[in-house]
Amino acid sequence: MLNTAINLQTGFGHLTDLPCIRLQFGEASAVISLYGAQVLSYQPIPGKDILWLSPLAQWHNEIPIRGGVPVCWPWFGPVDARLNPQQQSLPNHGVVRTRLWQLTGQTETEQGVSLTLAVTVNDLPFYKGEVTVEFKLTLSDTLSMTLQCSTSMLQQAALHSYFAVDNIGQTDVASLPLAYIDKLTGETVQTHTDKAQFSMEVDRIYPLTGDELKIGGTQTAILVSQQGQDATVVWNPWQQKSIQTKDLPDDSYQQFICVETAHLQLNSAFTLELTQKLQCS
Ligand code: TA6
Repeated sequence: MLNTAINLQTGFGHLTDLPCIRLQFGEASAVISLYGAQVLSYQPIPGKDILWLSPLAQWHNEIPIRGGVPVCWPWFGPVDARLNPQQQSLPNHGVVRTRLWQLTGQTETEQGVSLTLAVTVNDLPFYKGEVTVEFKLTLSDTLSMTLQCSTSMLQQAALHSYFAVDNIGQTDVASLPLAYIDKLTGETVQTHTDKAQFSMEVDRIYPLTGDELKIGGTQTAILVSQQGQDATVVWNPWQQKSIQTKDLPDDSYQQFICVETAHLQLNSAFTLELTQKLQCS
């Protein structure tokens, strides 16, 4: 009989008062914060976390937690003008990273343990009325995360995962398209390789990414499967931005790479279903 469990717990690591849920499936475990519906930890085997959480992460005073898998919705990065008709001052990456989500469903079977969290918002600057977004999480021999919004509307979304790496200089991400938008310069860049490697700050949008990516150069390769995306974002702040960012230790850029499953188009309204599934090879 497999050991499965879903338990509420208060606190994770140094975030000692954070309301969380811990999932267990055999040897695998995951911890998700109700603040932001943010996965903070995924250990396919005990003691080996494939996600990175900043030791300086905070969660009070509407600060988003730095690390794990932040949920960005309904915009990505600075808010687009189409979603902000009144030009209000609005937070980066949408509003749900700093909301408390509700647990609305849970199941435990021999195939996996699953949770559904939901949050309803009624204060979007571009949409009148209430909208509910759901985040479904299944832990089995993989960790599968799906963000859903069944209201047809203009929206952007990303699962902004921070992956723990042994050494950023030896890390690579494949198989990426041969063209990307460099967010640091605004230019579209053509490359000859489907692999990204890291020796400086990187902030790239890869439109039309395939469904399977691999993070290599780490002790165990991480397979990232994605669905519903129209882009993947790859980000590492490098040293200068780490120093400037309050909740990142100065040299922490060496320990993580963000590989983000995203839906960024804002041309037409649609219903969202965005999945990222993680597995160690
Ligand atoms: O996904 C990359 C990015 O949009 C970067 O431009 C960088 O700002 C990062 O996300 C972190 O954003 P945050 O709001 O969490 O500080």
